[in-house]
Amino acid sequence: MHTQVGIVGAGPAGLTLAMLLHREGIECVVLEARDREYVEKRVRAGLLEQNTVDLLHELGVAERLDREGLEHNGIYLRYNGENHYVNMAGLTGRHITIYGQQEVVKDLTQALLDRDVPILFEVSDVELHDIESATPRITYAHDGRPTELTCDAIAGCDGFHGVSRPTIAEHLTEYDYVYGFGWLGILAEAQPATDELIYAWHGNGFALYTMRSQKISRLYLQVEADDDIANWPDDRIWQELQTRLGNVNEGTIVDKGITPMRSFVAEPMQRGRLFLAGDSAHIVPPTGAKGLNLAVNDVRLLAPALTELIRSGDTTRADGYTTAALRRVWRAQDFSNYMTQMLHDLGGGLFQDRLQLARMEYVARSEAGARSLAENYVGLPAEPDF
Ligand code: RFL
Ligand code: PHB
Repeated sequence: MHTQVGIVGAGPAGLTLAMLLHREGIECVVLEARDREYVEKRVRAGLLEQNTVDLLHELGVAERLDREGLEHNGIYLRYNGENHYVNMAGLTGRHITIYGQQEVVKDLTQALLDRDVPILFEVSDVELHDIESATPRITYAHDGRPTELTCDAIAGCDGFHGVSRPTIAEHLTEYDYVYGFGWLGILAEAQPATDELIYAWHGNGFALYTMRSQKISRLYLQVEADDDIANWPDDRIWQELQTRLGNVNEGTIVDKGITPMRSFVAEPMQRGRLFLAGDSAHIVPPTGAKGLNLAVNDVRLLAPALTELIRSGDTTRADGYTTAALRRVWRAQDFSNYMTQMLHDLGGGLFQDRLQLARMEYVARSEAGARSLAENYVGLPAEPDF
């Protein structure tokens, strides 16, 4: 079998890349380790930057997003028991939209299958070969049959635990920082008691009030990094959310889990004909809501680079991919780290508490302070990357 671009991973990065390439008339095959139902049910991120929403529109996959997505104008920073509004739309003219990652994944998957772009679910034993040649290969098993796919290029969109990055590990520099805490996240059948997201600083630790619809709330609590979900019966979760957030509507919890917090970047994002995109190359703590948006930005840059490489053999854009993508990756790393350090209990005692309060007051009281946070949060405009 041969295809122009072999895409490993059917997450937001892989699926968006497949749509972008299909639009350019470039052939691709998407290989996914999990089954379709699992991928479409995995509860993860929910906040889309304006750039991401715009791209989904351009790709013609935003019909349900337009109907069901919740457009937001800003966020509340909560400290000392009071909410302080940061008017992002007023400060930047740009919006953010709440629409679950798995809904984006469902919409993209359906659009690709409607266009006869192959997505092979439940592949196993994926290995990448000859990536420094002009005909890299992917070997894998599907339906119990070993298969070889030769390609013009391979996109490693297989997330943090995939096979793409380890294949070129010896050529990469890795920057890694693990935080001493995690997020316990729940999805609950409860009407959100707030119009905008609330990022709450509290003596017991950080909490976030977000949502998926008028009927479904999504809430997070800072917990110990190695905490066990068994330590958190529903009653304890609600009690802690009420303490940290003030006023929370309770309901049946339909999903809960603990995610560790990490900042990670692998450089460069290319070796030969293998290109990394999304979580396979970088991870951010979710406080800045950047993970999904960075994945989409990577492939927005990668698609024209691969198109040029395949159509004309011109490698200029492909060679520039790492530099272009990393500019935004490191901006997002810094912003995600800044939000994380400002809002979480870092174990630094009273002096640190006062510094965090001073930072939040600066955002709440200074337009310059608020504008800088807002510009980063809604996402810098997509243009100046290349
Ligand atoms: P994904 O979504 O991880 O998709 C990678 C896909 O590759 C598949 N795969 C393989 N396929 C074939 N062969 C292999 N050997 C493979 N190995 C893996 C996987 O099954 C999967 O389908 O990466 P992508 O596309 O780069 O997208 C990135 C985003 O998913 C990610 O940045 C965010 O979801 C991060 N993240 C969050 N970000 C936020 O902004 N807010 C959040 O609340 C938030 N919550 C989360 C998260 C990430 C989590 N993970 C990764 C543990 C919660 C969780 C639990
Ligand atoms: C979410 O809605 O899941 C969400 C929103 C903002 C974040 C993280 C997660 O910073």
